[in-house]
Amino acid sequence: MEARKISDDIIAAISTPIGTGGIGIVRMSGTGSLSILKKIFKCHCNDFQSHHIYYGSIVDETENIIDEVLVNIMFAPKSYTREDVIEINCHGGLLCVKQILQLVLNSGARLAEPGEFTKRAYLNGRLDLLQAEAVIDVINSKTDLSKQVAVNQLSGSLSNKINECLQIILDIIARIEAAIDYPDEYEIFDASQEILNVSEKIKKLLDSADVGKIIHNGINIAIVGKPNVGKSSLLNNLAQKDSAIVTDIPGTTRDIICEYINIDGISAKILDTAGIHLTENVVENLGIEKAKICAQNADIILLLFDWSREFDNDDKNLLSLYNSDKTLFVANKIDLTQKFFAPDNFQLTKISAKKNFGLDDLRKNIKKIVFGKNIFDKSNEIFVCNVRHKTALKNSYDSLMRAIKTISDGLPIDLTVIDLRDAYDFLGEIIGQSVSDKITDEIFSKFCVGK
Ligand SMILES: Nc1nc2c(ncn2[C@@H]2O[C@H](COP(=O)(O)OP(=O)(O)OP(=O)(O)O)[C@@H](O)[C@H]2O)c(=O)[nH]1
Ligand SMILES: [Mg+2]
Repeated sequence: MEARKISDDIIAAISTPIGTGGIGIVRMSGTGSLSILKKIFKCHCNDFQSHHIYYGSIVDETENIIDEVLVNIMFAPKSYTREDVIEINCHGGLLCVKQILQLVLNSGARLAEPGEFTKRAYLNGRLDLLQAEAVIDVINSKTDLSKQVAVNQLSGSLSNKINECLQIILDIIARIEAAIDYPDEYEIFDASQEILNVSEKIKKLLDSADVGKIIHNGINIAIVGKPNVGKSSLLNNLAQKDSAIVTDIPGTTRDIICEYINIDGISAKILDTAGIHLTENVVENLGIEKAKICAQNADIILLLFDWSREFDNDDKNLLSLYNSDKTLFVANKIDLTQKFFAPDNFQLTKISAKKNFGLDDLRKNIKKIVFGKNIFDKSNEIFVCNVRHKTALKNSYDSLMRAIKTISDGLPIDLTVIDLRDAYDFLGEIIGQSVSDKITDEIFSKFCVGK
């Protein structure tokens, strides 16, 4: 692996969202940041100390005051990037931050690339790659649970597990090599058993990946059913707002209507669809096509029936279309007299979207389908949420299985070392120990500018 190049120039960017706000921050990182600040900052002191805040004004070349500011100074290595970092806190508003950034750039800094501050933190060893990826997850998380998982990852909980496994594999390799070089001096140890032990630790992490993916990406839930069963009413109830038009006229909804909700820490995108039935109406049919595609792509289908109407051919068709293990069968309008009698062999969740009955049961049953046989323990702080990590863990696990097979096949023990080295390298990819610059660049390109 070629040595990573850490740039020695000064980078700068606006680190707060573009728009109007109380405060805007322009951030710089790199050796010499202070000399840039000195060119544009007027205050009543000559000596700047690390981790102090200074009050003064930013001025342009002609000493015109651009804004009144507070400046945070953090000298290397005690900063986010481990370089000299300066943050200029000015008044929020597009012009102030833009003008100050321009002055900083005119004075010798260059515009930071997306994620470049975090990339420098990684290249300077403050964060490993896994933790750097957690930064973006913390920023993007939509529920308390996904944020908590990302914060745990940022604080190193998953990295510690990976490092522990790396150390064990390295130790096994060292002991096998010693046994090869000095067969008399090393007691024979049970390499297979030790490889199996570490593979079980990796398997446990792999097993958390299905739930981790749900926590990280959330789920799509499509509400389908024949016209007028209360699909839009259900969407509005779940989202707690009047997003979709509700009328007693069948065929009200044509386009897909989407809302985001939080089901006990899981972010869910709820999609209300056109009522599916046989019709000659061209516009309705276009909506029905959209509804079918939406149902196909959803993680969960809520198939809605009307408790106050008899089970008819439309319901029957929908049952045959969507009778799968990702479907939850729901009877709506249970506040009205029952006329709906479903075929025996399927379970109904009974609700009234209008009167707000049974919605907790519905959320509970959605969770049951989402997690299926996966054991979901929220208190488990470690979940593998990222496909890159899952792939590397799987590759590492497979290499360990190959190593065990090499031993059980009675092949020379040094062949096992090759598999173990592969297992080590795959695992190392996760924390950035053995990963190409291309992958690193790809990861940081997903960040926003200024982070
Ligand atoms: N009594 C009662 N009426 C309901 C309930 N849910 C919905 N409705 C009524 O049923 C009618 C249809 O509701 P919608 O939510 O528009 O039904 P929909 O399935 O979206 O209908 P389309 O968009 O036409 O397919 C409206 O008059 C609602 O007020 C319920 O739980 N109980
Ligand atoms: Mg509707």
